[in-house]
Amino acid sequence: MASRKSKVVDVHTHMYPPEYISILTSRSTIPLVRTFPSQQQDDSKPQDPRLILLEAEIPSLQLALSDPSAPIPGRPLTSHYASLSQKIHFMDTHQIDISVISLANPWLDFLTPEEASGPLPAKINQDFERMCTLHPGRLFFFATLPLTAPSADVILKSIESSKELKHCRGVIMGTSGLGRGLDDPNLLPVFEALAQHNLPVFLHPHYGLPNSVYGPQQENYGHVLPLALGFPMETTIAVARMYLAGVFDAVPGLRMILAHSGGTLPFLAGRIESCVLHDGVLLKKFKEEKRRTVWEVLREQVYLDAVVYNEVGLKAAIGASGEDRLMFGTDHPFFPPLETDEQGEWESVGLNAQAVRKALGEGSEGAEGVMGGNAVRVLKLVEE
Ligand code: 5CU
Repeated sequence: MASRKSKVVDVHTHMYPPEYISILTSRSTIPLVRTFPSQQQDDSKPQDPRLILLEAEIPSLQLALSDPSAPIPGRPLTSHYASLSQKIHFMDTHQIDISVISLANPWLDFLTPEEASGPLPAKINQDFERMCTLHPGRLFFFATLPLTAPSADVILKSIESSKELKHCRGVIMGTSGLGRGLDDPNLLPVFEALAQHNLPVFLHPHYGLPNSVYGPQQENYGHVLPLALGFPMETTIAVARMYLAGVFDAVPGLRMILAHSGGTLPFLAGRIESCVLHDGVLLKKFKEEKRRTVWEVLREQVYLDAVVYNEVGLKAAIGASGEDRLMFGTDHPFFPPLETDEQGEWESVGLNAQAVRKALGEGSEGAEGVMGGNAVRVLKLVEE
């Protein structure tokens, strides 16, 4: 990466602490970690266990369990997922000054209500705080909420205790909310508490689209359809539902940072607007409520990460939210290089940095903002 006037910040970078990995290793349904007999065919160095996360990976998991000659499902669980020194090495390799780390999907969404009300969620957040403390000024984090807890009180308490953690700068959340999506009225007290504590929500997809939309030949298409298209559509639909339900108006202090440059929202916001204008019932309701347009909400309550890998998409994101609301990210440890050394530079990181340069101009004020200045300002990334 070229030399910079301001700090480079990665707002989209994940970890699974060792305790979380032990939980995944003990599971027999997704999300899970396991090894497959066909992985160890000779006496060479042991291969990493596989991390299987997505519903779209269930068919290949089932196949591998019934047929040892079938391809191994999921992705290798390399040391990049859980090792802090590996995270720092990755940051140093890519001249990233500060990372805002977060638990990767599916966070705590799979916990039973009892587990969610137990000690685990606080332990995970404290573990993130501990890691930040070991690298003052370089690490901050988004906390994780126990959203499957049986009562909102547990979630509200978790927000309060996260706020007390010195390096917490927001929360990471998926699109399921309390199980019924982010337009669920029962989620409003959670959004209100987050707004009150100035904790933005980093919204990240996990559930994608139903496997049926990927068609009978999906096995041949690897991870492309669920990750390149399912993930961004999930985010788009989740935020459109929040908009249509009036969540942004109900909680004007709520701030959302949308993963993958807002899915397809910057591209489709015009179409959402047009559909509202041409829906008699919605138009009447929104006229009475003095509706803000999707565009206004994008510029007032939404930030977008810059994890879109090309300047065409990035320009749409900048056009929708403004260059002062975009924040660079890497999605580490996902998308490692397949043909070069994982300890070296990652092509996925280079693509995101190149998109910023091509969209805004090398060394321009806008590019410096996206690469780090915006995140430092918005998330107050200064060690106290
Ligand atoms: O490769 C993947 O499945 C993923 C994922 O699950 N989460 C993420 O943030 N990026 C890629």
